[in-house]
Amino acid sequence: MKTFLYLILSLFLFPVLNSRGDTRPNVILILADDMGLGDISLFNGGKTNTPRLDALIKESAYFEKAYAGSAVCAPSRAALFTGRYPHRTGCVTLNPRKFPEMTRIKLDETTLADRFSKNGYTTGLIGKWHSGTGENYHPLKRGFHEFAGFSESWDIKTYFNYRLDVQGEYRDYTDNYLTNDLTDRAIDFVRRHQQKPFFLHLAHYAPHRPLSAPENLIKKYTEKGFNEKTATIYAMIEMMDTGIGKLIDELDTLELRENTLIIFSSDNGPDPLPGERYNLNARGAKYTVYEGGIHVPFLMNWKGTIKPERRPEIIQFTDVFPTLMELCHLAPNPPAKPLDGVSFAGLISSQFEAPELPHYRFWQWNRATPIYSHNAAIRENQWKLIRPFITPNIPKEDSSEASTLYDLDKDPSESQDLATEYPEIRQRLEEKLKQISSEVESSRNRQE
Ligand SMILES: [Ca+2]
Repeated sequence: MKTFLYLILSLFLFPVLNSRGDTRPNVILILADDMGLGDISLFNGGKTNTPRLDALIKESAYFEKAYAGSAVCAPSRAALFTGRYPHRTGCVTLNPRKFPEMTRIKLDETTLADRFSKNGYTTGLIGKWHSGTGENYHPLKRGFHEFAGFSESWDIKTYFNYRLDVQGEYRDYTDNYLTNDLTDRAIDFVRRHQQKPFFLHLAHYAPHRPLSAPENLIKKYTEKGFNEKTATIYAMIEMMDTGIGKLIDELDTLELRENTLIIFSSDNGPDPLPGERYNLNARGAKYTVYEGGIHVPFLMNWKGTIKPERRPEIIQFTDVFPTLMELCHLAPNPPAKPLDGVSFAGLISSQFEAPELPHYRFWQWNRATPIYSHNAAIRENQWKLIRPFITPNIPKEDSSEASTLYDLDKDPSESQDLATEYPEIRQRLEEKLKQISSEVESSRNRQE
């Protein structure tokens, strides 16, 4: 009976069948690594050269206030993959060798790939997997049918000398450039699976360290006056942009653009360690919960279905899971734990109801076990309260440093602390931050 009802409901929900007999779009989720808003030439007055991303932004719903799940890689991706704050998933920090239990998504969590594969999609991950090492945490055990990439950053000695895990088999490569290799694999995946719905997560490593790019392209940027390191980062970004363009051209050739939803974002802001670069005058960078660490580019492109426009709403990585469930009409199978994010499908498609987005958004990161008084933030409308970053090392105890408060509508660079002017707002946000912290911490400490 349940199946019959679902079939009736399906007919109602999927009124128009496309040529392959399925209205559900393919999904390509492209993530850059440590790329900031200021790395996109559309926003930086031509410092970089990203013509394909520039064009894609203009053809897409582009979210001007989009946030990653964390200021660093693994926890940010945990939020993207589960729709839940990273602490709940157990994946809270960096360095899988030092902290294996704190850099993996708990096995009782449902990932995006689990949900897509259970709903009949072919699922593939090409590129970086930083959501768990060890057999049970391998991407092929977390919902992906195909994997070609790496789980350990030391597998990438340079972008010209790297090791990839392809379906569980390791191979070294010295005759290619990593970004081009990942692009070619993504194109191959799309060609092979064009007949039925697919979910492809293309997780580029660019422009993450180790800095390496073709000499002639680095020269192009040193000649513009950038130092060697910054020039290399910009060359890496241009290589990725070219690759994304090639993938989009292939979708056009295969006539898949109208049933393929493309998402592009970055897992956190620019890393200040390898080389300084322009980031729209945002305060902070990767590792901090200031805007420079967590405010990221975010676009959704689906030709003929999603209207190209700039969206002003505050969205966060935890919203992506429920949004894709709604846009792709996926049944809630396998079941997921309660989500922190909310679907914003209604903002970009009139097929869906307008959402009530979460009133508060929360971020926190420190090395090792979470300490919620350290490098934590909460946002409510234009207000953002910050518990400041106190040390790049492992903090030993709670921070007693006072909270700061910013009005991001008037002060996007977080330069004017308004905590003493608005004590009531500060107090309310401090309490809410404490409440969310204690809730996610008890969730983190559950028995799996
Ligand atoms: Ca990253």
